[in-house]
Amino acid sequence: MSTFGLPHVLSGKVRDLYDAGDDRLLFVASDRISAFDNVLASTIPGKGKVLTQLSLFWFDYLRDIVPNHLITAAVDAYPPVLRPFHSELDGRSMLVRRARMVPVECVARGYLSGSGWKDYQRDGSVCGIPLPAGLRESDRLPQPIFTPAAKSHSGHDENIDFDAVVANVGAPLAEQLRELTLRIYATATAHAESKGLILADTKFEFGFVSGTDLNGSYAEHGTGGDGGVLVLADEVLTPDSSRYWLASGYAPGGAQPSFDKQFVRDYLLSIRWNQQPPAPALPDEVISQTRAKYVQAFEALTGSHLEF
Ligand code: Q0Z
Repeated sequence: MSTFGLPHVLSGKVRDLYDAGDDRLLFVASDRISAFDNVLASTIPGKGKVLTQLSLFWFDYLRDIVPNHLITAAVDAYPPVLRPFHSELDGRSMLVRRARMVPVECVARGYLSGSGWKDYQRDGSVCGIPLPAGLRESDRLPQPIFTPAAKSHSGHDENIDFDAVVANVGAPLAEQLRELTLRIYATATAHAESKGLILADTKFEFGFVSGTDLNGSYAEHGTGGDGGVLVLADEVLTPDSSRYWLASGYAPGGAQPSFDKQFVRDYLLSIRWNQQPPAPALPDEVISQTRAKYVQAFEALTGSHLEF
């Protein structure tokens, strides 16, 4: 795997992070796809570009609500040592500010799905928030809730209650994270709904960056203080970090089809893969159907065409 001549910082299942110097990171979204917790043997051509362009759309859409870690996604403005990798980086990468990451996964949920549904069935609550009795899987919640999680070594984040966030980061920051997460979710969900998509839930990561940029635009948003300015980091509101459903097919009372990965899941179930490595490759038809779903999500949300 190319590291673009930079020190590797870390890799997730489908994206990679490199040290670009001067407190900057190069964030690269690959075409890898995961399902049932495994990275599959096939890639989805263009997936990394779609996700990156969606993140960029949302960073801009949310710019008046929260500052973010983006420096630029224009490869021509990257450090000169990266110019030889223009074609590999173009469209699928972001140069971002290195942040001191807040050790809390900030999840907002407007619907009862995934681990939220699991916890509700067991406890009648999610992350310590009591919910009305009688809710069904995928039901809309009376109001969106902040359901933080802690990164766990097992790879699966563990839902925690608000008091645990307070214990980890202090009450003022915990309250700021909850407020910001719910405000961003409300803004994004209204936009998605206007485009025929339900944003069932989403996960944000925040971090602190030092100082302000040259035009000082971060100063007015942040907490001030020595800790720096709180920014939205990572990728945002992509199908990999969020659960999008087609509003037209919404039918609570069971699991909803995944907007992006349903063809993949259906295929993997059809071949009775045991969900243990090695993960299988996908047929060309499943790859092209899935690619089309990512493009559809991008075009629906942004109203613009995607050039590959
Ligand atoms: C992002 C992640 C990835 C694996 C840390 N601006 C930032 N400053 C410091 N750290 C991060 C960021 Cl975005 C950071 N992650 C998530 C990204 C591969 C994991 F590309 N972890």
